[in-house]
Amino acid sequence: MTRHSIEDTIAAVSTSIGEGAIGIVRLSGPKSLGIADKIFASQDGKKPSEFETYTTHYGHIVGSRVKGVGCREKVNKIVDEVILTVMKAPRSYTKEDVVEINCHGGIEAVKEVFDLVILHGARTAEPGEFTKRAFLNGRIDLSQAEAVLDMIRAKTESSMKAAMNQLEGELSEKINGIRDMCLDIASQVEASIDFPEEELDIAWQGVIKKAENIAADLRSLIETSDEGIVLREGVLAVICGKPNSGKSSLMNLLLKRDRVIVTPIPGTTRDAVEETINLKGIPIRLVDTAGIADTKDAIEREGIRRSKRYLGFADIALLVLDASTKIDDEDRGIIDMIKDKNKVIIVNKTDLPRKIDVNALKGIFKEDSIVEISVKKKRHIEHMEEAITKTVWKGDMHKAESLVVTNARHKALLQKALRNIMSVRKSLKGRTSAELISIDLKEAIFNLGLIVGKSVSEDILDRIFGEFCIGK
Ligand SMILES: Nc1nc2c(ncn2[C@@H]2O[C@H](COP(=O)(O)OP(=O)(O)O)[C@@H](O)[C@H]2O)c(=O)[nH]1
Ligand SMILES: [Mg+2]
Repeated sequence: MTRHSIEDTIAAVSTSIGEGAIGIVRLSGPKSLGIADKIFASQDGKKPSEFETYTTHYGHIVGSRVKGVGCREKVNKIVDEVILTVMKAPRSYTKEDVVEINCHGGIEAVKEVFDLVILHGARTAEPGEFTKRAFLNGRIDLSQAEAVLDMIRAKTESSMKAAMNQLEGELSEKINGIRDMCLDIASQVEASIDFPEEELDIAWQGVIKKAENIAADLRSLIETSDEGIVLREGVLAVICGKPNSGKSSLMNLLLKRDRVIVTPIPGTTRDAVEETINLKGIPIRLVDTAGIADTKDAIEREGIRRSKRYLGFADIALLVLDASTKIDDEDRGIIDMIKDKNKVIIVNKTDLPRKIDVNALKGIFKEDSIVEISVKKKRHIEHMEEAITKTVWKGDMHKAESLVVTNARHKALLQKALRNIMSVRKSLKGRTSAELISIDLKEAIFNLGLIVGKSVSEDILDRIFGEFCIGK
């Protein structure tokens, strides 16, 4: 990636491109107001650089164009009728001068206004560059910047709540607190280098206690991450089973719309179909697959190959069995395929005369993972949903209000810091040299710092902000 200067003035279309009521062109940097002065004609003749910060103004964007072929004379042309907002440094999203131009939606008006600001000296913003500047200029730390992306992507209220807490700095505060405790014991260890033997004993007892407190704090944060990462990334739930057991019907029921084709003909679903649903606050990426069976049809066979591949990635498998038929070799083959997976066994079509032996299933699966439903009669659907959420959470869910670690990057760093602290504790107990203890402590401090963006490398920043959309 080419490295651009933070001194540049950047511009982007911040709304999604396409038909919409309004489109926003956003500018940030030292030339924002100057560029706005050149292209904005307000009704009262005042220039954007003269506007009070956080005020909104009606006017027109005016661009000049050459008048006719072979003619050098320029005429002013109204590009769009807009509302322009000025937010002056340092109280803005990026801590720089920011101008937002609300244009008429649709592709043309927005594109022309954008082209015009580029023509007057702004450059196209990289993905996430506005938020990156907010970080580089010290308005938010790195974990808060990451939360901005999580907010944009949040699929459920609980994911949103977790991202919001992080954006408001709850995680940062906790991490900085733990980091300060590490700094505190580091200075105690440094100071003790010159202590005589007998004083050292007493001093280090206190330090060991502190290291243990830090380790406990780190552990309880790490514990929240199983759930937190699910909130941020969602879980992949793959519906599997033999043809005609009701997989696509179940998918449609959970989606609350007729997304996939349902017919009595086995082999109707040829391809895997993925959609995200919100199941009691959990973002679930639900996949309907082609029924796994022995077939000679080439398209169906490809579908089955994809089903198996999806099953390989699945966080949980939703196995659909047909209550009106006996368990056969096809079922047994799929049961074997998912034996190491988290799973819910869904016995469907219980409205029909039963042939299936549920007691035999209880010999294979945990009883509370088996649910008996009828998609057709909407029977026991709530019970099935509960079984799915229980399998995801493996117990009760934390309150969404409390702090959860949602990001795998943060989790990995917390685990590293915990290992560093455990090594500090061990060295203190074994009375290893203070120099060695200091090295581990410094590493713990470094790893915790990376979460909030202290001494973080450009590569990591590029990776994090590269995931953002343009204009945020
Ligand atoms: N009686 C009954 N029929 C069902 C039920 N669920 C699905 N079906 C029917 O079973 C057939 C196959 O359903 P489909 O969802 O396409 O199965 P898939 O091949 O596993 O995707 C269709 O005719 C559905 O209407 C149910 O709970 N009871
Ligand atoms: Mg189907």
